[in-house]
Amino acid sequence: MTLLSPGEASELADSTAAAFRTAYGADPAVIARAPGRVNLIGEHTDYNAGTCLPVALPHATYAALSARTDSLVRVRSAQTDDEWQGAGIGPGEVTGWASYVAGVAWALRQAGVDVPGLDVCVDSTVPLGAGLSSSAALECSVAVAIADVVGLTDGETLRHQLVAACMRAETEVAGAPTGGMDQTVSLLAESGSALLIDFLDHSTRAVPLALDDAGLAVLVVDTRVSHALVDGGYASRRADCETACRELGVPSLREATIDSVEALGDARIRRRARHVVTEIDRVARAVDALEHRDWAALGEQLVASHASMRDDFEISCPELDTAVDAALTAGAVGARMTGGGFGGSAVAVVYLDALDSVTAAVDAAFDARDFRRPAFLRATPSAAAGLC
Ligand code: GAF
Repeated sequence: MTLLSPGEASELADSTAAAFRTAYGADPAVIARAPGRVNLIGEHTDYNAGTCLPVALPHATYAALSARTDSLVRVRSAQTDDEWQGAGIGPGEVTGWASYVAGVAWALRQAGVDVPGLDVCVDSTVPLGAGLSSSAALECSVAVAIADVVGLTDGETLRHQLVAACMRAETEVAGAPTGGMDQTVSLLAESGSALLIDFLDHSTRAVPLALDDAGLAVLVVDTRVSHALVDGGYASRRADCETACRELGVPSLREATIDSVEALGDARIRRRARHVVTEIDRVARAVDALEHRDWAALGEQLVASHASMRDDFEISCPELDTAVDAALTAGAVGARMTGGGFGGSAVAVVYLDALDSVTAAVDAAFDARDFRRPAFLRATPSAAAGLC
C-alpha cells in the first residue's frame, strides 16, 4: 500500500522559500501553511445553516509572501509553474487558480485591511481536484501570510475574519458558491481532533478523535475522478435547497422538520431536503458515537450518509460507490463519499491492521471495473493554518 505523503513541513517551507527567491530575487517576508481537509460527516449542510465534522489533513499548502511598495500582485505556483500578475484583483479581473490568491487580498481590502501589492509563491501537498479542499488551503495559507505582513494580531477574532475573507474570495472572485466548511476547518482546526462546526452561529468545537488509541485510522481514497466546485452540480444542489426553503417557508433547512420535508410536492426537491435534514441528525449521532467510542455506531452513520448522498442528493458516482462498497466489504468500520461530490474522494474509518487489505480491495474493485487506480492517504488530524 502506498500512501500519499504530506511531506515534511520544514522542508516544504524551505523549498517554497527557495522558489520565491528564484522567482523574485529576495527572501520572502513570511511563509505560512494551511491544511486541506477531509469531512468525516455532514455534507452540503454548511450552506443550509447545519453542522459538519471535518478533520484538517497533514497535507497542506505553503505560501511564501512579501509586501510590495506598489499595488501589483504577482503569484506563482510550483504546481503550474506559471505566473499571474495584475493590479486588478477583484471579481471579473482574475480567473483560474490565481483568483483564489488574489481574491483573498481583494476580500481583505474590502474588509478594511490595508493590503499592499504582493509577491506570492505557493506549493502544496494537498491533491488538486480531489475534494480535499486544495482551494481553501490555498486561500487560507495566503490569508495567514497577508495578516502577518500587515501586522494583524492573531487570535480567534482574526481567524473568523480570515474565514470570511477566504469565503468571499472563493464565492465572489473564483466564482465557486461554496458554504464555508473548508475555510473554517483550515483556519480553526485543532490537532488530534475533528472540528464540529455549527453554521447556525458559526461556532466551533473540537471533538477529540481517540481513533489511534482504538487502533483505527482515517483513510482517504482519492478516486482521481476530477471534481470542480465551479461546475454546475454544486450550484444546482444549492438552488434546490433554496427552493425547498421557499416551499417550506423556513429561512434555512436547519429549521425544517423531516415531516414537513416528506410532505413536499416535488420529488427531487423532497429528496434534496431529506438529505440535508437527515444528514444534520447524523452529524449529532456521529459526534455522540465518537464521544462514547462506539465505533459501530459511528460506522452506521457514515454508511447511512453515503446512501443519502447517493440516492437523495445524487452527488456520488460509480467510482465513489465502488470505493465505499469495497472498503466496507473488506472490513472498514464505516465509509462514505466526502466533500462536494461528483468525483473526488471517499473517507473510511479502518482498523490499522486492515489498512493493507482495505486498500488492496479498493484497488482490485477499481481494476475489475476498468477504473483508473485511486490514490490513498491517511488523515492524521492536524492543526490549523499558521506561520512556518
Ligand atoms: C465543498 C464546499 F466547498 C463546502 O462548502 C461544502 O459545501 C462541501 O463541498 C459539501 O459538504 O467542499
